[in-house]
Amino acid sequence: MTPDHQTDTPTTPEPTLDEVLERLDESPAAGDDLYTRARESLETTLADLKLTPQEERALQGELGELREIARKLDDHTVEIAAFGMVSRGKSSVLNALLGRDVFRTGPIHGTTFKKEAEVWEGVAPSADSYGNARLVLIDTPGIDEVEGEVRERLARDVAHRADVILFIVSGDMQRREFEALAELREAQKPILLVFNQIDRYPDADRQAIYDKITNERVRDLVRPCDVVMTAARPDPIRVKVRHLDGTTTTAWEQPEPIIEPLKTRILEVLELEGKALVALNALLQAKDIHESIVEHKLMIRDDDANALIYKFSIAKGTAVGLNPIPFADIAGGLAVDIGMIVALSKAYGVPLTRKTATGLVKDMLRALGTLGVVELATRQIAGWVKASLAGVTLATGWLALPLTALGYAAIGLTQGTTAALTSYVLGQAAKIYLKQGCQWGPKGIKTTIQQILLEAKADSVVERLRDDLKRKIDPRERNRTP
Ligand SMILES: Nc1nc2c(ncn2[C@@H]2O[C@H](COP(=O)(O)OP(=O)(O)O)[C@@H](O)[C@H]2O)c(=O)[nH]1
Ligand SMILES: [Mg+2]
Repeated sequence: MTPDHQTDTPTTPEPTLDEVLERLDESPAAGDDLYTRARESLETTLADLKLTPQEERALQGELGELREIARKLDDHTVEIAAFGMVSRGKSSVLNALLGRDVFRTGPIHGTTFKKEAEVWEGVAPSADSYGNARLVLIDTPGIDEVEGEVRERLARDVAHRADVILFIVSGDMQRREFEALAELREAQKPILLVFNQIDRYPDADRQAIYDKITNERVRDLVRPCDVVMTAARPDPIRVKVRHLDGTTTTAWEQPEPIIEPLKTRILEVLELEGKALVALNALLQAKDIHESIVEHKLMIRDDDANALIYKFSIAKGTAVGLNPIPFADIAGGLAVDIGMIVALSKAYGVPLTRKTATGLVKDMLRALGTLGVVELATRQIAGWVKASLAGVTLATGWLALPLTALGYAAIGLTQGTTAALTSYVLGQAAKIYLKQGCQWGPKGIKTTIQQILLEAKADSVVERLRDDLKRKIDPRERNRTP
């Protein structure tokens, strides 16, 4: 193939993440640029949420996380988290890196109960790209140390937040460790597999385990250059002490930890991927949190919307049920529905004009088809009955009034319930339409409405509406004193 052909290629393939990162690292400015963009993007994300004070209160947790990421970007924090099963030496490895005992360690199960963090001072990657980084070491409970659900949340949280993960093992890996490692890998972060406690193995065994670790299934998950051997807190060894008088005694000596290889590899990773990595990481995290905020926000709005729909449904049902004049209730009922849709559209932040809302109500009523017809028909018939009952009242004078009131109530309740149900269905359908950005989506208007009707039946919405209406319409219920 000639170079000409190559330049003629119509499409260039999407660059891989590695390629993007490589390009970013070509000049320090590129990393800075991504950094700035990440920071700006976070700023816009926060500003664009346009939350009501009530939503702000409900979303405090997620908003806090977003602000935390922004802060993390501002002070160039890189989080390095230790992860693994209990007693592999997670806390000890972090202490050895720090050069002092900060995290609690111990032979008994469960010395680390929650996530703990400590700034790793006095170390900085030599490259300009990450010279001013603030490194933070994070300790976690063992993945087998806390209960299932908590553990999963913790693992997700750590995998989510950390910029570099240190997965600590201390010999042959168990199935659970493979699984956890594979899960963490999904997060696409640099993972260093730390084979700790090597002082416990004779050289030959140590090498055999190392070979096994770098050869087996782990190969797909961690590159051999990211497997590091350490002895964070070697067992004390017996040493012979020769005294001046020529006698010898034995004593226990605490050997120096072997931690340099890990320290070197961490700094290499940071120099290599540095700023771009942290910025991308921040963006990915922010994206996830943003998605969960939007979802949560919709849920809050959903509750508000449901309350609104119910209120309008009952209002319309009551108006229709109590209305003694035939036919007038149809137009009146429609006005209530249109008002409801306008109110809903405001709640979802996509305000519709009255005209658009009217069109929407018409479309939905048409799609409602049979049920719409049913409502209109029963209302017409019932309206007739009401009119004739009113006639009876006029003809027989006030003595007939109790009977008439009873008749009104019974018929009014059926009518009112049907009208309320129609409003309910219209409201729920409009909610879906508004949530989907003012479109009916692949399901279409008919299927959407059918589904709502089915769900309304399953949730016994009709019974609920009727019970609530009864209290408002039926004079016996209204006058009943508790
Ligand atoms: N021999 C030896 N023991 C270690 C080493 N690292 C940790 N330990 C011991 O293993 C036990 C558990 O360590 P810890 O750091 O609390 O493990 P964690 O539960 O993973 O945080 C402690 O008694 C440590 O002293 C090591 O490199 N060599
Ligand atoms: Mg620990």
